[in-house]
Amino acid sequence: MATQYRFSFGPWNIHEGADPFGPTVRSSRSFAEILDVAVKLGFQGIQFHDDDVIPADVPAARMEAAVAEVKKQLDDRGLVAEFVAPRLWEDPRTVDGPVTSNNAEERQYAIERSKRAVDIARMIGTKDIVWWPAREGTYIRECKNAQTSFGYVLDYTNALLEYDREIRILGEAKPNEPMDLMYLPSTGHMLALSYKTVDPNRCGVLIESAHAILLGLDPSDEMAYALWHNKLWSVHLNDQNGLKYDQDKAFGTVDLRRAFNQVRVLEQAGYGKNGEWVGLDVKAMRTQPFEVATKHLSNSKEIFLQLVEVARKVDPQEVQGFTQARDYEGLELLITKHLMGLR
Ligand code: XUL
Ligand code: MN
Repeated sequence: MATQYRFSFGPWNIHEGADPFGPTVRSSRSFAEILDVAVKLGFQGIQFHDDDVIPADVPAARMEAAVAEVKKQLDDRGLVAEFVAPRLWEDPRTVDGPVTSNNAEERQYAIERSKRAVDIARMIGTKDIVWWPAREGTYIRECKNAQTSFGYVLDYTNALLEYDREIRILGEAKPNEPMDLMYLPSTGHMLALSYKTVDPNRCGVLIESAHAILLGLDPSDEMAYALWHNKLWSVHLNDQNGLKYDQDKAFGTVDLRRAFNQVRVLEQAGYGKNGEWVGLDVKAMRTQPFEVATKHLSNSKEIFLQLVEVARKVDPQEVQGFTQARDYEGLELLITKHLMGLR
């Protein structure tokens, strides 16, 4: 089995099934139960938003003790924190995207809240900060100056890099939702920004499969491009039906070949050998009863590991034969047969 891989998910991946059109359909699990699920399903890492660790209103003087309690729950189970992501999209000060807000106080809030997330990250034992620009963009183009906004994003990133000289910032690009149009919609945008910061070596990306698909791009090429820059520092594997709302379906359940190609790219690059995480960002279907509302996690992991086996089984000589003859139809059938279990 593919031992170099270790897996993570976030507490929000086990959820009660509410959507924008209807209420919850399942009862909640406590944080301890979520951690127990992680252990039971063979996950080693937990991804966090800052307020998944401790509520946003815990005063500075009480933070250390509060985070230590959560860390103990991880330690007791042999789990570790993969990253902390500042949740910059729920507070009233984040309504217009705090990083690129026209309001200086709101921009300052984004920086202060994120510095606090850095402190939480260090206390819980990770140096990785994920920044998903949730509301950084606009519903109408005329309400912000885009060039000014990009400058604000750079100021924000530099402020965090300077605040703690050991952290890394992983930008997680997404083209839309909740915003009509988001700034920095693609991996390429995130990478270009990274080179303008005060420390490009500490700026990389987390690529979510569905976010690339929402852009009409192939996630495996996005991953390969980031790998080529030595900046693919995490992934959010999942799947997605077309250019619709963000679905966070279990990995490989919509387009198995597209999933195979992500696995193939990661496998060929030796992803995971330096501790990179195979992170999931998946949601259970709303129809799923409580008792079986964790299968989206176990299934995603199983499909990933099976695809690793498939990728390892494909004979490079045979591939080379087809590519040299430029018989791509032949190569296509070979791969398809592998995916159908016929090879
Ligand atoms: C949003 C999304 C987030 C980030 C973490 O689409 O994927 O959950 O992964 O903030
Ligand atoms: Mn994600």
